[in-house]
Amino acid sequence: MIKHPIHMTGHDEDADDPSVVVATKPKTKRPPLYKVLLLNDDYTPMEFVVAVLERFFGMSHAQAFEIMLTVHKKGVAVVGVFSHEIAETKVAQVMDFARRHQHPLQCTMEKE
Ligand code: TYC
Repeated sequence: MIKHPIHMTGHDEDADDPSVVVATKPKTKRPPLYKVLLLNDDYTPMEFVVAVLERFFGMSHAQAFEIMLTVHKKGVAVVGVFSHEIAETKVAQVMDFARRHQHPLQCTMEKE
C-alpha cells in the first residue's frame, strides 16, 4: 500500500509498513566550482604575469597579455574556473613561482 504524502496522518500509520516506499531524488549534485583570481600590484613585471598565465593556465601569448592588462587596469581578473583541488593547485603553483622569483604577485580562489 503506497500512501500519498498529502493524505498522510499525524500518527504515522505506516511506520511499520514495509510496503511503503518513499521516492528519493536521483542525486547528481555537481561539485562546486572555484574562480582563480589574479591580483594587481605595482611591482610584478608585466612579462612575468604573462608568463604565469601561459605556463599555468594554458593561455596563448595574446590571451595572456589581454588578461594581464585587465588585471593591471581593473585590479583583479578571473583567470580560470576549476574544481576545489585543481584551483588550490593552481594558486599554490602561481604563489610558489612568484615567491621563487621574488615578485609580490598574489593569486587567490573563491567559490563561484
Ligand atoms: N601592475 C604591474 C606593473 O605595472 C603589472 C601587473 C599586472 C602586476 C597584473 C600584477 O596581476 C598583475 N608592472
